[in-house]
Amino acid sequence: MGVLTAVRGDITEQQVDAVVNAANSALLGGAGVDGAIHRRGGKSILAECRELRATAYPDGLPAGRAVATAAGLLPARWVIHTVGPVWSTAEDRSGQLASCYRESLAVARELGARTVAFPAVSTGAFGWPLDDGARIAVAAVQEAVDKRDFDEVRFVLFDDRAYEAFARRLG
Ligand code: AR6
Repeated sequence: MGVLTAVRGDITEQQVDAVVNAANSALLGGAGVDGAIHRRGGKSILAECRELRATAYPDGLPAGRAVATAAGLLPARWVIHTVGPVWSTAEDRSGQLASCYRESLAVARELGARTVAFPAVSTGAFGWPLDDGARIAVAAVQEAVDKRDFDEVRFVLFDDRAYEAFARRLG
């Protein structure tokens, strides 16, 4: 059984098998985590994403799904791109957010990744309230880690507020 950890830091610097990208369905980069991963990881990640768009996902990757590329110049071996839901007060999209974590870990498992780092998906540009995002993330990952064979699943939080929200949930 693997351990769940939370650290303050930058997702692009993690020495793990796979880092998860908080992407959008176009898979062609953006700001936040997505921007940092493409900037630090180099052009090969974008080239692979374009290939995925042209072949497997012509209409884009739907929210809640995940797909992997190699990690280019990053210390990790793979980037698992997942698309979080945009926060909505009109509709409960928490199932999609939980699915991002579950699907990313399913992809990690297929790749043979034993250490995986996640950002706080959807809690930046996509507007998900941090405490609720942390609750959903920890519950979804805990369940997957109990069932599967990971050495470590690490939440990497960019600032104190996010770190504290996750650390509280991990108890
Ligand atoms: N390492 C770890 N966490 C980070 C980093 C980093 N380098 N940079 C930001 N964060 P966001 P989303 C935190 O906006 O809400 C993009 O444009 C940030 O403080 O990256 O899922 C995509 O292309 C926040 O807590 O992802 C999409 O269009 C968390 O990571 C859209 O934004 C997630 O913030 C996705 O929005």
